[in-house]
Amino acid sequence: MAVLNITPDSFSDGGQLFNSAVKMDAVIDQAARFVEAGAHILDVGGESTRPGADPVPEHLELERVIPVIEALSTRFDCVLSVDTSTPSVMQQSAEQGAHCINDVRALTRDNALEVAAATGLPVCLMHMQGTPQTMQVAPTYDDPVRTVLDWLMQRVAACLEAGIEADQVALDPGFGFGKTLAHNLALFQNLNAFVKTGYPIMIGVSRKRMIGELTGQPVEQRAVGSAVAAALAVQAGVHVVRVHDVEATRDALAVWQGISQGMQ
Ligand code: 7PM
Repeated sequence: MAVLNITPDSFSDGGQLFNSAVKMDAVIDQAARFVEAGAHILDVGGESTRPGADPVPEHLELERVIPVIEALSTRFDCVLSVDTSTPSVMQQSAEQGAHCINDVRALTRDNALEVAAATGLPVCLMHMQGTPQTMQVAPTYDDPVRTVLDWLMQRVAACLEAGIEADQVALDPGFGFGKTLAHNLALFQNLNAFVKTGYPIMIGVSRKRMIGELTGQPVEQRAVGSAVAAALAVQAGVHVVRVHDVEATRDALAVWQGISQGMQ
């Protein structure tokens, strides 16, 4: 899954996309490069969930995301994910051809469960402790693996109750969302506990602080560290890796796949 951030302040590609206004051609070119490089899913988001970031008003998120979903769905036949917590964005994205919903707030906003269920789309539920404004202040857990897993399973129960089918749910431990390096490493070392739930597991560690802390590299130099982490996650049974550096990840996964399968 390739990250397509439609935000002016994104640390990844978004910054280049927004020198003046929404540059649709640049968004489409970036999406084409991701697909060419081997991405299977494009994750379109219009809200920065960066630690400390201000909330994006609903009208701005709609303005950023909906035209992009519409443009991509007519041009590419790859899977289109919408990265949003906002019910109106879920609903209009579904109408414009989105195939799945990726919600870092796990459908906890008012009406999100109902609206997501009504779209009939698959949903990815992510764990976050706190809010983007406060989550990295002093995250604490007795047992991060247990806490995150239990919370996600409660959100699964809420989804089932709202009429979302069990086979339409994926789970994400939410690396970096209200977690210290120690918490992130404990979650990574125990990815099999998430895999054992039987739900598809998605993770996002690409370019995150965790990779910076392990490599000493600034955000623009984290592709190698991120690709190694993606390969290790897939080896642990993770189904979807959300990444910024598609080529580096593709190569890391090709090497993992070759070595793990051997000569056929
Ligand atoms: C600024 C800082 C912009 C951080 C974006 C981010 C995840 C996600 C994000 C994840 C799922 C990033 C984050 N992270 N969705 N959305 N899982 N499911 O690093 O880990 O891309 S936003």
